[in-house]
Amino acid sequence: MNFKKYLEDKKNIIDKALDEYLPSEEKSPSIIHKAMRYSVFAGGKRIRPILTLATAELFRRDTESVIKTACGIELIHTFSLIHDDLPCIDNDDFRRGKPSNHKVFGEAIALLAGDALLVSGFNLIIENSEIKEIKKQSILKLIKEVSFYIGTENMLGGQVEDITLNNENITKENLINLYTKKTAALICLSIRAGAILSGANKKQLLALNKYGENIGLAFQIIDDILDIMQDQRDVGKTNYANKYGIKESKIESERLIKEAKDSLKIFNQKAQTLRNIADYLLTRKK
Ligand code: GRG
Repeated sequence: MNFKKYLEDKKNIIDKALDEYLPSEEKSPSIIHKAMRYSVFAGGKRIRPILTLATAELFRRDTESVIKTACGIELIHTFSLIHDDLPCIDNDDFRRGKPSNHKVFGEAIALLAGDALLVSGFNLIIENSEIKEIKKQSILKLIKEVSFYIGTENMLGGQVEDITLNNENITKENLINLYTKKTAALICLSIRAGAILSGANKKQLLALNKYGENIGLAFQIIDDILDIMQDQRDVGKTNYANKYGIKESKIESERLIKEAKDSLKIFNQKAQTLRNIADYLLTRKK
């Protein structure tokens, strides 16, 4: 199957599942369900849940067996974007070219919609235990991992550094450390989730972790490049692309993608989809 079609097919499956899992807009209290759905269906690429499905496929698990976890991770991602845009954090009026959640629903509802998506994300992952071939033990391990990867040592901690680090004196090490936590952690978790639910062994998990960290870092550097090239806006704070320039940022993201693909050697040809996803990240335009 051609890879573009693969991405489209998976995205459609994820969109349909999310629509099924989320409460309808009419369900009371309607405003919160509207706000949750507004951001979940605002045009995200679904890269994290696609990574969960693709990793599970590497272990010959079908989409059905991990779809709830994949969608749970997408809800957690959406929660982080809503909170990130709030006036007290990044104060962004737009997300994916559309008014951000708080611009449409107000700050209080946006905050609560984020909270509700976080809770719903965990709930979906727990519900994944209802699938016959999934070991209950792997769900417990996964819940612990989710808490760790989005907690103060990872995504949340990265966001804290994003707010508190002094822009002018920020070093390359600071930036890479911040990106590893703020962005790469959730991407890495998406891959680990597919592997854990599929019963991956330690060696396989280690290789996939390396792949996840490297594509996660590359993802954020590419995001910085797109911020400058497409929006042509002053992003207001130091990022990799405005500190080291577009050329060096491209070279670094290509190096990271190569390293990510190299870490998949133990899987031979079976990991071709994950290699294709890594390459796609380099060419993405949004
Ligand atoms: C975990 C309690 C807790 C808090 C979270 C707000 C916050 C703390 C973290 C925000 C982290 C953040 C916004 C990182 C940016 C990551 C990033 C590059 C997002 C864009 O991802 P895409 O391009 O988005 O995959 P789409 O639009 O495709 O869904």
